[in-house]
Amino acid sequence: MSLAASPAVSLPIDEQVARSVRTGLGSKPKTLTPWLFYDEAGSELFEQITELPEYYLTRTERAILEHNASEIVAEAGGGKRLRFTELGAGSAEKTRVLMKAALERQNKLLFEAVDVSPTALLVAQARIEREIPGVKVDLLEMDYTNGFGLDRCTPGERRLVLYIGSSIGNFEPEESARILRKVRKQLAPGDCLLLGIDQVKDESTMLAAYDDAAGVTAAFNKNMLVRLNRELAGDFDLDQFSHRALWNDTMSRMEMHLESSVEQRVRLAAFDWEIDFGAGETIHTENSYKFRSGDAAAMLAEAGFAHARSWTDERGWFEVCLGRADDSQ
Ligand code: AVI
Repeated sequence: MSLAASPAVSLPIDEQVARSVRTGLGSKPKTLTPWLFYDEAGSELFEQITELPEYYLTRTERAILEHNASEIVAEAGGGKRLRFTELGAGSAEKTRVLMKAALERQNKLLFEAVDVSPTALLVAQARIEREIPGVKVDLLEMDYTNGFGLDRCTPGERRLVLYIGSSIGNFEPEESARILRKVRKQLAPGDCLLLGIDQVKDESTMLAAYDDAAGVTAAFNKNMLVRLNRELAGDFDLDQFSHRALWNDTMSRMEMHLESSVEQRVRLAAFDWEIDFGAGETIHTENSYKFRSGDAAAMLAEAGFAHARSWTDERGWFEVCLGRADDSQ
């Protein structure tokens, strides 16, 4: 890192973005935090990723939910009326099948959709309420990773927290353990957590999922630099960085990096900061942890949930696990 002579550009900077970019690009090896992916363009690119032929995660999880929806809600409800709370709900596309299954057992369903950015949800809210009569959608705009305050359920009601889409896989193990414990603290004994996690499989399948032929994942990864150019007056040349996806077997995770193809200096004028890159040097942008049989039950137990049941697809590529809040808290 070196400081440039010319003055900083004055921009309305988001403090959280500024802080995390300074820390990440100032460290060795360089990193950028994955939540920076999700500006408007990045969220749109992620939606496109979920439909790519190589990105098996979304469609595999959706099929598991479709095949097992009635069993999942019956197991979670245990004869009580359910309330759904989805973390990082996005457009809540995959949850619709569970809502319909719940409505076969009860005439109304409250769906609490928790997300830091409710843009996708605002559209989803009207559609869900129109297309699935009986569902009432409450939008809860909060960052669930930093704790959140949920209402207590009414007597006779049980909460089912949905944390699906392998979102937990984007956190470091200590961080995911912390998030799960936070969720548990919000729940009463008997309430449930449905966790969707991606499983370790053959390396070529995982590599293709994070480096698709159409280059959508590459664009998603590079969008971080587009964002830094726009929000921090950067001059990253996108042609001088390449998308890299690799399997880290020791850590059991897919990693995404942005690799500098040449030795270069990049300026972030908002901080009056010049950053040097060596040829081949990378910015580590994301980890996607992949799990093995038994991992989910262990994670749930550590957070105060008894492992109730798991569902998977016939290839064992993805797992959806139900944990029940025990009496330990
Ligand atoms: C959101 N998350 C679960 C995705 C994943 O698979 O880790 C993000 C993503 N990164 C590259 N492709 C998709």
